[in-house]
Amino acid sequence: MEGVGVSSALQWTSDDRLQNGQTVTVCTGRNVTLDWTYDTDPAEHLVDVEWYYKAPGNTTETLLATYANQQLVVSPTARQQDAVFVPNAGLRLLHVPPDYSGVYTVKVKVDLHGSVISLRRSVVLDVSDLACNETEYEISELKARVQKLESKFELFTNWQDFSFKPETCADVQRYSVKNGPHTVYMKDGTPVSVYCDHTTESGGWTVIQRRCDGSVEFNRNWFQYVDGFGPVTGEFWIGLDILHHMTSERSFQLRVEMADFRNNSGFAEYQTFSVGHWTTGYMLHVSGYNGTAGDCLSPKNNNQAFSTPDRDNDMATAHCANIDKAGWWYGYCTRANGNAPYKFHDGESSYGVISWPCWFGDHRFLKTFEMKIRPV
Ligand SMILES: [Ca+2]
Repeated sequence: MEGVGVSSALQWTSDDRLQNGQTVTVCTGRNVTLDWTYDTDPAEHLVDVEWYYKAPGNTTETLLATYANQQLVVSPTARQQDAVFVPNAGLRLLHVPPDYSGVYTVKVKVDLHGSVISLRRSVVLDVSDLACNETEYEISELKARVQKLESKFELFTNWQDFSFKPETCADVQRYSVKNGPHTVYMKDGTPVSVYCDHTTESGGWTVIQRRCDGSVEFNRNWFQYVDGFGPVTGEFWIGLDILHHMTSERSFQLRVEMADFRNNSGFAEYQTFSVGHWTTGYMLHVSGYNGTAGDCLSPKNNNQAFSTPDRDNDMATAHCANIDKAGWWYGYCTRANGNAPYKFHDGESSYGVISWPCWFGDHRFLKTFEMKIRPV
C-alpha cells in the first residue's frame, strides 16, 4: 500500500531552507544546490529516493535518478549529466544552461510496518539570462576589490609589515589614534617601542618619561640613562640616545604634566625641545614656556649637560645627581626634577623627591609626572 505521507516519522528537515514549490533563481552557468534532507524514524525503512524533472509547460515528469538499496542509478534518459545526486536527498546542478529551468522534484518512500509512505518536494528552478550573469560578475569583482582593500587596510594597521615607518607618535597618529605602546623607527631603521598619547591636546605625543607609582628605580647609572629603562606602559625613561636622535631630526615641543596628592594637576609646555649629541653630555635645549605649573626648566636647566649619580656634569661644586639619586639636566642643584625618588604620600621636602617648585612655590611630592614630545 502506498500513500502520500502524513507520517510523523518522515520529516523534512530542510523546510526552513527550501519550501515546497519555492522558486529558486540562478544565473546561467552557475551552480545551484536544491538542498532537501529527510529524517526517518528507526522503525522506518527507506525504500527509495527518486528525482524528477519537468520542463516548463510540460505535464510529464522525467525520472532523473533513483537511489535504492544503497545504490544510485542515474537514468540514461536524463540529460542532467552535470548533476550530483545526494541520497539524502539533495540535488546539485552544475554550470546550469538556460534550458535547465523547470520543476525539480524529489520523492522519498519509506516502509513503516508494511505501509509504504511517500513524500514529494518540488522546487521551480528559474535559470536566468546573461544579464544576471554580468551582474554576478560585477558583484564578484566588487567582492574581490573589497577583499584587496581589506587586506591592504590590515597591512596598514599592522604597519610593521608596511613600508611606512613612523618616526614619532605624530606619524603613528596618521593611522592609529589608540593610546598605548607603538613601534617607531630611528633614522637608521632601529625600531623603538614608545608610548603614544593621542588624547592630550590633539594627541601625537611621544611619551619620554613617566612617574606614577614608584614601581621603577630611577637611581641609575649613566649608561642606563643613555639607553633608557622601565616599561613604556608604566614608569620609564626613554633614553638619552633616542631623545637625541629623535629631536635632532625635527623641531619638537615638550609638554610636562604633573599632579600632586591634593588633586591638583598642572602642565608646563615648551615650544622648542631638543637633546644634544653625547659629546655635549646630551645637553638640554628648551625654550618658549607656556602653562599652568610655572617654568621650572628653562631658567636653570637650559643648555645644561645631563648628569647621573655616577657622572657629574653639572655646574655646582656638589654632585647634584648623586645628592638627588637621579639623572637630570642639572645646572646648579635645582629642585625641579622628574626623575628623583618617588614618595607614596603627600608631603614636602627641600630635595630628593619628584617636585616642580615653581608650581606652588613649595617642594611638595608629586603623585604623577609625565614628559612627552611631538614635532612642531
Ligand atoms: Ca658638580
